[in-house]
Amino acid sequence: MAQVDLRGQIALVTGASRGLGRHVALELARRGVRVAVSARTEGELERVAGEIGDAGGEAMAIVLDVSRWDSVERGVAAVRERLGAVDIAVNNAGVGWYKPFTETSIEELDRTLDVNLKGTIYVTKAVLPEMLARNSGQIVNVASDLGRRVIPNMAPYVASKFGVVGFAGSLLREVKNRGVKVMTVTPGIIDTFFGGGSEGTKEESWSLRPEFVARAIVDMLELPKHWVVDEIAVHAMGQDF
Ligand code: NJP
Repeated sequence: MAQVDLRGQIALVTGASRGLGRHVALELARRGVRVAVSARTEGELERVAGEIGDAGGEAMAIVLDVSRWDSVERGVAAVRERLGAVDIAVNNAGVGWYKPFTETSIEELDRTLDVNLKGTIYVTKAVLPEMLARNSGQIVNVASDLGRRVIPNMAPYVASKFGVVGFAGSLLREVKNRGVKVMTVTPGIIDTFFGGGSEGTKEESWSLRPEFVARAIVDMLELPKHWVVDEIAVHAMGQDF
């Protein structure tokens, strides 16, 4: 059973300026993928693209706000123009606030749903037609363990991630007979900048190192063409929910 050779393929990674997305982009580039790294902050994206270039890989920085359809459409068109049609999309951009629902502002609520759920759907909407036309493509959605189970004080985030899991599951069943895979990752706590923290500060016993989660994601992409791992759930052994 031959694994897929990713060399020369073109990937778009959202939320690639830092955290898990940056590690996914680095890992893809290490395996020969040409990567469009996207997020809202140009300087950080240029730094990640430079890091990939310095390591011998190929990357381009694309400023793209996943919560705005016009921005997604423009960003995907720019990738197509400079690198070619997207073979792999990693919907990773995400935000979240840990606070009681009554203290959550409308702005926080909108951003949570717009970035996590609508952003995933928008990017998928922009890349899928060309994948279907070629009968080939892979979409990975970074959801959360909170897309499968619930905790208090993160209700909008939980709603957004349950939405992502449902969206991905439904779409996979719609497109899998046309050569396109839609996969989901539901990780536990990862040592990133999420929620205002910084990378390298969380205990290994209860958090995941982002480079290993990135490796698991890219391993999914290398599976034989007629296999699909619908979902992977991964947690640090010490996480208690
Ligand atoms: O977070 P962080 P992670 N349009 O804050 C970008 C999920 N997850 O790496 O736009 C486009 O280090 C932002 O860039 P910028 C989580 O829900 C995490 O942990 O310049 N991009 C940055 O690159 C998320 O889906 C944990 O601000 C936007 C990136 O998103 C994924 O993992 C646990 C954007 C966020 O980097 C990666 O998050 C879990 C927009 N509108 C699931 N807004 C965890 N860390 O514990 C933000 O279960 N970004």
